[in-house]
Amino acid sequence: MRLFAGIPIVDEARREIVALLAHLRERDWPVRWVREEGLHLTLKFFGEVAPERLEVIEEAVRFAAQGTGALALGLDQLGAFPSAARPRVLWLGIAGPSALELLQDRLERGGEAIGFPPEGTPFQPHVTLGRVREGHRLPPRALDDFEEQYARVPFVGTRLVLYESVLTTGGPRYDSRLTLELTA
Ligand code: 2AM
Repeated sequence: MRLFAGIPIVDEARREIVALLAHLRERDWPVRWVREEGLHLTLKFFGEVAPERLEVIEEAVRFAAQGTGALALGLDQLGAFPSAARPRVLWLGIAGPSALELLQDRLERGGEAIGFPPEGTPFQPHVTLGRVREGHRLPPRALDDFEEQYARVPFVGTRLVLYESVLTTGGPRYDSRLTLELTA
């Protein structure tokens, strides 16, 4: 099973992203856009794991989340991996307090302790919007036109979810395997 931990994006922030996705789709770019149901901010990607490991991963996620309260987050700027000049993964940045980085770091270290290597790249909190199809490209800075097309909605991250990514013909579907309330 393929697992990752993240914060679901709900309510008004989610609606804003759904509206932005509708604008982006109008461009007919060669992009696979994400499903609207599963919008989330990934904090730790565990990858493909044997189902027997689920329990120890749940334990590590619970431990990492201990002491974390609700997080004041906000929609931020658009961006792309590997860079805005060479967009392949299109995303919307998420602004957050240092407690968000702390939680991400605790998940990385908790994961490392049970055999999952850390990412090795700096944490760039984001919600993936779409991925450019193999063999295609977008013009450099393609997202610049869209910076004015959405509001920087503030929102509260109240849950940390361990998701299972289930591959379907319509793209991955994210099922929650564990939901923790951030209530410290
Ligand atoms: P992304 O948001 O940057 O695309 C499920 O695939 C989630 O895990 C996605 O949100 C994805 O990040 C994240 N993820 C992180 N590292 C990944 C990797 N190496 N392969 C696939 N997904 C990864």
